Amino acid sequence: EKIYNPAEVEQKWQKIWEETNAFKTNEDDSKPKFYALEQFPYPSGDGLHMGHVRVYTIGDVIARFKKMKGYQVLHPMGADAFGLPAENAAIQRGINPREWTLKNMERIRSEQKRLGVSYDWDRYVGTCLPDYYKFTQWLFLLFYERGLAYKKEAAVNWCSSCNTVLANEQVEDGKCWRCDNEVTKKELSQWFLKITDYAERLLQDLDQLDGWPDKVKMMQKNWIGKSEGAEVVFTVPELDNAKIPVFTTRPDTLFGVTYMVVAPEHPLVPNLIAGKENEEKIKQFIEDLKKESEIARTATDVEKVGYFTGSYAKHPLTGENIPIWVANYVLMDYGTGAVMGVPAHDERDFLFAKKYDLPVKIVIQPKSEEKPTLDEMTTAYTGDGMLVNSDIFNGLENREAIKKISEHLKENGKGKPTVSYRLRDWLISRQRYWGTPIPIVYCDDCGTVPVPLDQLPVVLPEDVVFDGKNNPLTTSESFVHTTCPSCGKPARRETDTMDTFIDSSWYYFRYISPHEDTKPFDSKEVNKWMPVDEYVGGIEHAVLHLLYSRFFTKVLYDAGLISHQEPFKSLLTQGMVIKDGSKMSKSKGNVVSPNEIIEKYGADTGRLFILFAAPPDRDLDWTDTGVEGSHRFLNRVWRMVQQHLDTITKTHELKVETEAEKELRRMIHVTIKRATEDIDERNNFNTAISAIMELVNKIYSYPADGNKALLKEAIEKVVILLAPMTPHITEELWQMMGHEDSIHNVSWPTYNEEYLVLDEVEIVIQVNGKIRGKIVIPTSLSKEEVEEKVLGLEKISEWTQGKQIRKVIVVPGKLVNIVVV
Ligand code: ANZ
Ligand code: ZN
Repeated sequence: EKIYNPAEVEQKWQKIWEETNAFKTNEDDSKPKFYALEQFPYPSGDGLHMGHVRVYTIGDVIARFKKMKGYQVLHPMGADAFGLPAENAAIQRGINPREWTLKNMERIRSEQKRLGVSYDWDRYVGTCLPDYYKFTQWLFLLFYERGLAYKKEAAVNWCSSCNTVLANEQVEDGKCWRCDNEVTKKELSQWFLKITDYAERLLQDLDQLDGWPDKVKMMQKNWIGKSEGAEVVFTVPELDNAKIPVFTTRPDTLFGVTYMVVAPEHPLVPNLIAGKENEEKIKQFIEDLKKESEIARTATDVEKVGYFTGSYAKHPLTGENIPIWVANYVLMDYGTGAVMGVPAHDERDFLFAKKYDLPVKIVIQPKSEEKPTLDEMTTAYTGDGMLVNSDIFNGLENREAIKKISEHLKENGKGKPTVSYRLRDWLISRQRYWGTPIPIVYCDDCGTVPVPLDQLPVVLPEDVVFDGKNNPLTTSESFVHTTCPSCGKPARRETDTMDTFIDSSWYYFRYISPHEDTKPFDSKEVNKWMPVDEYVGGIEHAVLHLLYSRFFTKVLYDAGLISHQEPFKSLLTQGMVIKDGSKMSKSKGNVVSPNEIIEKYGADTGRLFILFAAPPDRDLDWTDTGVEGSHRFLNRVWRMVQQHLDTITKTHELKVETEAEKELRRMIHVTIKRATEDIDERNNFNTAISAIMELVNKIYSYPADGNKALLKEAIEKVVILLAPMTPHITEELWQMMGHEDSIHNVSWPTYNEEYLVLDEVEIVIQVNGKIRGKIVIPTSLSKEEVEEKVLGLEKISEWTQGKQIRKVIVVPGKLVNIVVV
């Protein structure tokens, strides 16, 4: 008898799979398509960790399962290969980021192969390779042409440790998402993509994404942050009736305005404070604020600070004089950068008014009997109610007044209904080397000139200095100095590179036609394969990558290049891998390396454990005993096949007569049903595996004189059902069982409803000869099983409690009598 040697089995099959190109996409348009995708890795110097292994294993089971179910399956892999760590490694070690990255890509690819994942390696894509970034530039130019890429001077998020700007999405709690450094503001001229043009569609289309977790949809919804309200125009008589529009969600409170606040960066501030008492103080205040991040400024626990500008605005309906303030809590880049202060009905305004002794005016009264008076008010009244002190609008319900006042403003040219979004345009400029160069040239005569498509790619130069001080691209003479594509005169190249999130916004299109060299992808092929049917990845990309990808997809749709508007039909966000109660990480010192597991137990054991230990969306607790248990199970399957090899390799006549035979047949079909549904409908690989384990137990207890054809079928089904999860051992066993073709080309088994039914019978339960209950049980249960079931019943333990059970008499199919004293 051969013993299970995972290393031998796995190396053998990995070699064969590689040589026969076994996982080449099985293109066959007579079959339905399935696009299985896992987030591609960043090729860091550390190789794969368990989180990666988990994502790939989950994706691989889905891809293999669908193929067995009769789909043509696209299952590609690549590397998200641009980014800062490569550049930092270059600075620290004096090597080229390209060399470092390519080496890491190679290492990761070989580690993925060691896991036995069924990728179509012919479609491998690396975002740092010129034949890829050529098309990232192509796409940038498409955005540029469509007015969706523009450059502007802006106060941007600056990370001084990464030495670069960051998109809003990359600032988490005021800190850099990558290095945790405090983010500050800096005025720079930067490139943006106009994602705000797509805010409404990005929001509306979330409704179509039935296959996405609600949590992710909610996070995107909040990030887009739609707010409906009105723009109300205040004017400043002193400044030639200069207009200050404000954005409010509560136009019904317009008569309650007692002051106004503009953001410190508001363009009118210099005029409003010129020659006034607080001019110098306010200038200093603005300087100080520049050092703070937006997040820090708007955090609820931050003290609201403001100054009176010395100027007054005219209320659009009452004509009253309204003092204009500047304060830290009003942001320039939300709404209009100015707000009307309604202390009676807005909590922030209430606190501000109390602090600076500004008047409070009630304009909404609750319908309840208790109508608070000004003196009693300790907090703003933010609920619904009836309008008071509001001239012609008195007596209206405030919800109604929102519409009425908005309309009134519109008719009088003093405002209009409007919508505001929290979403900001996507800042994509990075002052770093290791990224896709922005294909733009600056010419003194022609201005900003896009690089023509036939001159792509704009290749990253080699003559650069990595000293960690400046953008290395600015040090390359050969790169910076170029000729204007339009007039031929000397010109300068843009030296900013693109945010790497652009690279990953379209890689799943590239996989579909990776060798296409005139355009990013073949539209016909993309229309065949897209959208991705199942996308597996981490929740950390809920707003960043997933929102950007949706944006890209919509732009490509609008450009007529693709026929769908959403890239990912279904999204599976896998849980973390934890050990000893916390996330596996270097800093926690609780890392289990995938290579160590592969060497000790084999990739199949690692895969099985990962799938068995938890449903994919839950956190997975890594335990050595769990891994050993999975390994023991695979050994058990291996021995089962060895033991019955003689039976399996011969043919027998099928005969299902005895109880044991009926039960085994039932178990075969129940197991197929459970495994199919658990995988297909719920991605619950863990319960599918439990079902298969039960079938294995059943096979071990199958009597020696049981029908051999049935036994053979049961064993074959176990091996086939396990194939997507543990591809190597099953391939080896399949071959031993006498099959010439790969198990991975076998069809997924089907079950027969007829065999699922359990023969059942009602039996009577007696205690000391007296009837105490009845129970319906399967006829197939053994005497021991019946006894155990009956003694476990609550209504029976009432009668046996505190007594000693002398004897249990089981009359099969009829009754159980328990004798107690
Ligand atoms: C007057 C008012 C009265 C307001 C009231 C609320 C309640 P959301 O829902 O988040 O969109 N606001 C507008 N622009 C702002 C800015 N740039 N910085 C800080 N605050 C700003 O919030 C909209 C409300 O936030 C607006 O409605 C405005 O205050 C404030 F009883 O206007 B409100
Ligand atoms: Zn020119």
